[in-house]
Amino acid sequence: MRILDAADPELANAMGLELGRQRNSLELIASENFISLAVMEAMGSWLNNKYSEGYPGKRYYGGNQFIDMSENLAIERAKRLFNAEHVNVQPHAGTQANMEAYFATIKLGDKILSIDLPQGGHLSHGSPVSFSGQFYRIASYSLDPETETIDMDHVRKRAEEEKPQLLLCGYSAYPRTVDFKEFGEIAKDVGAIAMADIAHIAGLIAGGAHPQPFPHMDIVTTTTHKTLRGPKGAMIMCKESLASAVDKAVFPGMQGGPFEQMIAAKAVAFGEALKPEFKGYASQVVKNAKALADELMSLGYRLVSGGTDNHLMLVDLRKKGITGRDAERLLEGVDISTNRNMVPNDPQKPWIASGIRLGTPALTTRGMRESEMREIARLIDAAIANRGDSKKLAAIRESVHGLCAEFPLYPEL
Ligand code: DSN
Repeated sequence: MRILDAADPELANAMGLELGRQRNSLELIASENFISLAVMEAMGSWLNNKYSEGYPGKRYYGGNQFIDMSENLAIERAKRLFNAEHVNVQPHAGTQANMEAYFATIKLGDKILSIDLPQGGHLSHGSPVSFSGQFYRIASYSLDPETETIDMDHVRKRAEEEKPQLLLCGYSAYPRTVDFKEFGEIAKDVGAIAMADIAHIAGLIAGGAHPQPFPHMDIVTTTTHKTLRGPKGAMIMCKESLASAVDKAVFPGMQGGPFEQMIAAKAVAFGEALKPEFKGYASQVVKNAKALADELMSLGYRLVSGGTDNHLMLVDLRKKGITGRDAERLLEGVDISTNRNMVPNDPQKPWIASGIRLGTPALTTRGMRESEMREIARLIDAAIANRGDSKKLAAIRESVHGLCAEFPLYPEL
């Protein structure tokens, strides 16, 4: 920051304020995390300067011999983490990776069977406001209305009825374990491509805290910055038989020059995830989520599906008389960072929503454990219960800052 302080004080000021916000708030957004300084260094490097259209050993520009070394490291490490036969580390973001995966495997107008956004899916899985809902025909499976979990008999029935060309599993707000084996068998039985979007749980999979999608899936996409704790970006993994189609869909199909500084940062993050300590991290994320969920339920909160098996939970706030939007704003006011989220069959529109989504990847990176999670549940409850009392809210904010100070973030910066 010292160089930027002098070169562009205005921008450096905004960045400094954001660092302060991250240090002094409790980050519970399930898709966020804190990257290591090594990942950060690779991202902010001279690798940014190079054009490298193509793939290692086959580039359309000269001077890529060292860039090839870096991209190959990312590919080889990702293969080891996920037992993947082929990996493309060039997708810029999760939605692009999904678009490229569809382009590689199905034709425009083909049918995708996936879960709806309000039930825990993602915009790029078929929402009418996304390219996915406009370029493809979309059919959906839904959560079981009683258990609020995915019932594989229902998925099989829907797959047999709809006969999709692609069956998609993968969620942005589903707190339970995904049965990749059963999804893979259903896809095979109806002649569909089996695809998983593991963006949320990639780090849990890499750390052994969730089952692997391969060999059950044909193609798997993920972002690299959520539980996997890498730079903002994505990748596509697939069976060897799809390798050439995937590579062509990414470049030249959908993208031009790869972001080699981000690919290097992916390599660093994958190297970190291959270390034994990462297993401890992944299992602690899950233990922390369970502790937070249990304490919230004991305080009278209803959790969708009655709890969590992974890093996130969906809190249905209707019983507490506050909407998701208002709870998100209230908690932001005491420096607890969350996001509003629809719950299954939500009567509210997405902008308001009846719930909030909470996740533990970022606070686990900060070193927090189960006792801090229980304390945070009590702070959330106290804020919601005392939402009209500015004195009490100020005291809660002080407690949040006290907790943050015990777990310093980026003390080296
Ligand atoms: N924004 C991501 C999330 O919060 O889950 C999904 O794209």
